[in-house]
Order: sequence, then C-alpha cells, then structure tokens
Amino acid sequence: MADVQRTLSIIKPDATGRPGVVGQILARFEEAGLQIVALKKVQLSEELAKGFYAVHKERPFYGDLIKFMTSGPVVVSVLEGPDAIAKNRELMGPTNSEEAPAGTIRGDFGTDIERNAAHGSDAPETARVEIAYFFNASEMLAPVEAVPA
Ligand code: 3AN
Repeated sequence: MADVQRTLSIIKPDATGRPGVVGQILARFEEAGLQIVALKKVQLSEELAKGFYAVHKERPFYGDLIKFMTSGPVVVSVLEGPDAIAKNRELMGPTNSEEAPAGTIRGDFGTDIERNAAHGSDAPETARVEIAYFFNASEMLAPVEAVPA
C-alpha cells in the first residue's frame, strides 16, 4: 500500500492571475485522489518569498523568482493522499513549462521555467518544512489517526 503523505502546493501568480485557473488546478488535485487539508490565498511579502526560496539564493534566477512570486497572490494548500508528493509532481509535470506535456498543470497553464503555474514539495522532509512554513496546526485538518473516533 502506498504511504499516505502530505505535500505543499503553491499555485503561482501567473496562474492565480488567469480567471478560472485556480479552480481547474484544485479540481485536478481532487480528481487525482488528493484531499485538500489546508488552503489559503495570500500575497507573499518579499521576506516570506525569500525565506521560502532560501535554498536558491545563490542561483542567478533568484532575484527574478522573488519578483515573480510577489507579483500577485498565490494559493497555498496542503494536499494529502497516497504518494501525495510524487502524485502532485506528476500532475504538475516538469519544472520547465515549455517541456511539460499537455495534460499536466505546467503544460496547460504555465509559460516557461519561471512562470510555471505551480510549486510542489520534492521530498518528505522538504514537505514537512514547507507545510510548517505556511500553516500552523490550527489551520490544517488533523491527520486521520489523530482524530478521536
Ligand atoms: P521545482 O519547483 O520543479 O522543484 P526547482 O526547485 O528546481 O524546481 O526550482 C524552484 C523554482 O525556481 C522553480 N519552480 C522555477 O520557478 C524556478 N527556477 C528553477 N530554475 C530556474 C531557471 N533556470 N530560471 C528561472 N527560474 C528557475
């Protein structure tokens, strides 16, 4: 049986700026068996965006990435389900939207490697850190095993 996992998703400003696209992306998560256990729409401050992408701070694209991620609201969610991390990355497609096939989120709604519509955690440890970066326990459904019968 596949592990039930949680992963962080961010629908980026290019996608939130297009009418109807947020709903279509969230529907793809649900149709793939991922449950939305936390959800919010926020305008990232420069500080919040820089902290989130701190691992990339030496990369040449870092400045542009921060500018893009703060250019409009983002929709941040926690998705739960069997193999949620890999499932979400499969739904998104490759990082570069120009290489992402039709039918993937980045292929259908992204433009290039920067404006790529969505982010998804890449491993269980990064998922834990990224989820805690955006949500505290009271903003998220408790894990099923923690809910009293
Ligand atoms: P992913 O989000 O697919 O795990 P990462 O972690 O390699 O990709 O990159 C983080 C973000 O930085 C990407 N979502 C993308 O928007 C941006 N990015 C990565 N590489 C480049 C690049 N060469 N030029 C511009 N932006 C990039």
